[in-house]
Amino acid sequence: MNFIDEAFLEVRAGNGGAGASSFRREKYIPFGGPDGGDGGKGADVVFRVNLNKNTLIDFQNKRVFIAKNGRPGSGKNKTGSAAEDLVIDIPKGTVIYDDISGDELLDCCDDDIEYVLAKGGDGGQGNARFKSSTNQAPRKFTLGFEGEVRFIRLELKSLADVGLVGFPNAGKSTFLNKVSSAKPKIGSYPFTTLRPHLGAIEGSNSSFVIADIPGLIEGASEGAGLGIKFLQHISRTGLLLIFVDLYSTDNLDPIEQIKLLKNELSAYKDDLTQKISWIVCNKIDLINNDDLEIHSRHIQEELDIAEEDIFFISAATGEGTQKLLQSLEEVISQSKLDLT
Ligand SMILES: Nc1nc2c(ncn2[C@@H]2O[C@H](COP(=O)(O)OP(=O)(O)OP(=O)(O)O)[C@@H](O)[C@H]2O)c(=O)[nH]1
Ligand SMILES: [Mg+2]
Repeated sequence: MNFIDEAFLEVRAGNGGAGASSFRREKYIPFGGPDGGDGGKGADVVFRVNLNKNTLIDFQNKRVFIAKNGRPGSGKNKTGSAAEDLVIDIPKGTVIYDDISGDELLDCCDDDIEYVLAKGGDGGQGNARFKSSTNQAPRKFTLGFEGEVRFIRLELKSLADVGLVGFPNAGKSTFLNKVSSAKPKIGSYPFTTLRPHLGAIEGSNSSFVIADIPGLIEGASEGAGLGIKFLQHISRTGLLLIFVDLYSTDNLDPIEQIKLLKNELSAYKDDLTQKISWIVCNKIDLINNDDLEIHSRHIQEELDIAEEDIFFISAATGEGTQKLLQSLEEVISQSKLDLT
């Protein structure tokens, strides 16, 4: 299935129904008073998180959403009925922006909430409301109010605790396959992963979510490779794992890889280098042990990265992955505690 993480919509809430102008006409009541009821409220446009959805593909073909108008009022003081809200289902983590001002309007992360985006207009007043001591037979009534109209941009920003970044072929998807039930495709060619994949990890005391995204290359922020737009899916994570390929076919040493990756991360609009990041050196099964020491020392000395923030693993054999997952579980549960 295609993965779409941005959409542009026009949404129109319903107009309120008009108030009625009417007079009582009953046998034996020669001068019946005004009895025009109010109009009903127009429908709101409401967004709701649907946990079965994980892409914005529904909005590729349908871009305009028009909610129903309220019914007009009628005689005998009958209020017109309000229109039923128009509910639009979206995936969890969809952020809604005003496409004209660019302002963020709603961040839809909770599946228990109905997110009202455009309010329907109130109904107009019937002539019964205008009766006064000086005017016993008003004909006046008001029309309903117009519903809000909005031009919006939806952006899906996945919800994950940890994001994986690295050059293509570094082994990000192999790692997620190994440690979670998510099954992103693995390939010995670059750009195997074309869309984000989320994998849940069951730790010993708590669980957390890791997001695997496409590979980054030098110049991605200027559009090289798959660009950097997909970084939106790790923009909410608390921690990044920077994957280093110890067996890089491009002969890029770990220091160069980390520098280039951080460069691209800093070009993203929220400067992702502000996040906590750990270095994960992958493919240790292909390297002899003495070299690991040397790599570790270089990374510490040249990039000023603490030893405990550097991990050596083999995503293929699983070596080192348990220690990494345990450390992740610890910091994530700690930061969740700090937030409460
Ligand atoms: N020997 C060895 N090979 C690995 C290891 N991890 C990944 N590979 C291989 O490296 C290649 C790339 O792995 P992927 O997991 O697809 O890499 P990726 O980082 O997800 O790549 P993109 O999706 O293209 O960004 C595959 O052929 C894997 O089998 C490892 O720890 N050891
Ligand atoms: Mg991949």
